[in-house]
Amino acid sequence: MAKERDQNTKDKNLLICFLWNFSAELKLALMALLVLCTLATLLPFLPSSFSISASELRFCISRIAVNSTSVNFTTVVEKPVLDNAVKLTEKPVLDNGVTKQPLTEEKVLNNGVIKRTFTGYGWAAYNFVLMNAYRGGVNTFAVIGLSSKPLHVYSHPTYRCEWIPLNQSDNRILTDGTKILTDWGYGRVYTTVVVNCTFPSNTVINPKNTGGTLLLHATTGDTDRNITDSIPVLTETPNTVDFALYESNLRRREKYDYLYCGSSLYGNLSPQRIREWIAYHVRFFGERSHFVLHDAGGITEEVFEVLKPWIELGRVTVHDIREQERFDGYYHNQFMVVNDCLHRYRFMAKWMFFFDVDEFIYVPAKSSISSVMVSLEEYSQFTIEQMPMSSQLCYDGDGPARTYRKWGFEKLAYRDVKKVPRRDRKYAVQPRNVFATGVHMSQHLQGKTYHRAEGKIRYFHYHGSISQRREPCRHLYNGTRIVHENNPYVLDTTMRDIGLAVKTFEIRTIGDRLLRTRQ
Ligand SMILES: *[C@@H]1O[C@H](CO)[C@@H](O)[C@H](O)[C@H]1NC(C)=O
Ligand SMILES: *[C@@H]1O[C@H](CO)[C@@H](O)[C@H](O)[C@H]1NC(C)=O
Ligand SMILES: *[C@@H]1O[C@H](CO)[C@@H](O)[C@H](O)[C@H]1NC(C)=O
Ligand SMILES: *[C@@H]1O[C@H](CO)[C@@H](O)[C@H](O)[C@H]1NC(C)=O
Ligand SMILES: *[C@@H]1O[C@H](CO)[C@@H](O)[C@H](O)[C@H]1NC(C)=O
Ligand SMILES: CC(=O)N[C@H]1CO[C@H](CO)[C@@H](O)[C@@H]1O
Repeated sequence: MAKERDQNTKDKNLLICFLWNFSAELKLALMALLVLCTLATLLPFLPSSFSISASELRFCISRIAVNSTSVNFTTVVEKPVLDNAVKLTEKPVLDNGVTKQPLTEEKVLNNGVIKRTFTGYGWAAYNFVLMNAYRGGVNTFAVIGLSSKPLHVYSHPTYRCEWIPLNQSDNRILTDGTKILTDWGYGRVYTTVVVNCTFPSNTVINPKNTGGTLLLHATTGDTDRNITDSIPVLTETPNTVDFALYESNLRRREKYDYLYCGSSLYGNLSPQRIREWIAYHVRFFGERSHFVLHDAGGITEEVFEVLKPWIELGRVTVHDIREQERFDGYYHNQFMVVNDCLHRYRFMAKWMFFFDVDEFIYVPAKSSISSVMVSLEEYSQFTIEQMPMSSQLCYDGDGPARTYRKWGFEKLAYRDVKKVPRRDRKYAVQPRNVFATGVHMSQHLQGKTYHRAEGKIRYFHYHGSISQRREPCRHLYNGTRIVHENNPYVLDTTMRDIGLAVKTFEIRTIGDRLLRTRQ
């Protein structure tokens, strides 16, 4: 949580620094305002043939004055930065859609053929939607965002990265950015783009820790008109970079051993199921773990209530990412969200886990999560096999009354044993070795990936159980092998047997605040 607050103050410092830097431009703008104000005051005394009325003009000025202290102000300030920073390519009449004329008029060629023209207006999808950018080494950065999906499928948008030192007598540095598309073909209007900006290996960016700004130059690949958006994606204020983080021989123990990066949470989630999931995993991963959840509308007030005790203990951080709903991507832009989480917390955790809130990680009773992770240390990534559980069939060994009172993972004890060619996997990574990630595994990393960890670690998957707001048990059984709707199931009490320990852990850790949580 403290980290989050740091980020906030950092952002504020950043803005102040921004304003300070361009105070010359600011003065200019203020001067212009003063002139306008004088004009407005004098206007009533001018001859009445003057076409605009004074009140109109005053109204207009007051709007400027009011807005100049708010969000709009930054855009006023930002522009000079860009003009200084890069020669922005000419955008002829583009900004002013109304007056835009075709580049060439339609005409009849000598052979009688009519030469037609095509003129684009506006933008159907943004060229780049920035979520955030992070430093990943002395000379490397990752920029995470969205971009128009068809643009990436059918055209060749490219990226360049430029470092602009705060001290203008230092040299700017320009490099090609490498785009990583992580969505496995699943994008919609938007796709997720991770731009890896790596400067030449002998350079250190911001070597004296005097600050600067990283610009991303994003082109659409339209050869007819050079449309390049130059986006300030990251600003480092003086003395804020901790270079020791990036030196492998100075490597300190990370703040967390295990960090959970959740993907976008949406829909009508059951508070009780979330309560069970978080209690189970806080106990499972232990003291040196942390959980990052992303709220795309799924963390309603009731769900937040069950997270609150854990947030107060510093075990859980929630990010509100509802604003990304404006940009239509695959499942609430989950690919962008997990990549942001990867880069944001990359140097704070030894291992990162990626799975869902209807999934429960499990290691055999004779081992512990730490012994398993030590044995997998040589791998940058391993995938985790799933145990598919029914989310309707309950084991009724103790009679219905007691069954209904049990937690979901205790009573949903029937495992689906139908043979299927392949089931989805989830995964964990050592984030320092990973450059971009996906939902089921990362394909952009250095080091080895291991796919045979099923003897050591697995996950139980209660598909669909999380977003139903009622008693999950639709059918009660008490056999060890059953067939339901022609599908074979076996009784698997692995999770059921841990139930009591988890409930005890919850009460011991946060008290009985959540006892009256509803399905
Ligand atoms: C900027 O100000 C105008 C009115 O002056 C307003 O319509 C617009 O929404 C503002 N833009 C932002 C980003 O707040
Ligand atoms: C960018 O990619 C290079 C290798 O391709 C890697 O060494 C570097 O760490 C990456 N940067 C980030 C921020 O992920
Ligand atoms: C900017 O850099 C120049 C040359 O490296 C140095 O002489 C000067 O003191 C620096 N200015 C500030 C404000 O740090
Ligand atoms: C676009 O930029 C390139 C390289 O700067 C230049 O060669 C080309 O003429 C430009 N095209 C237009 C239409 O401005
Ligand atoms: C459970 O098993 C007992 C016998 O072992 C049987 O009498 C009882 O009807 C079963 N209950 C259900 C719900 O199937
Ligand atoms: C962004 C912002 O603060 N806009 C304001 C601009 O000024 C008008 C009129 O004073 C307000 O209504 C807007 O909210």
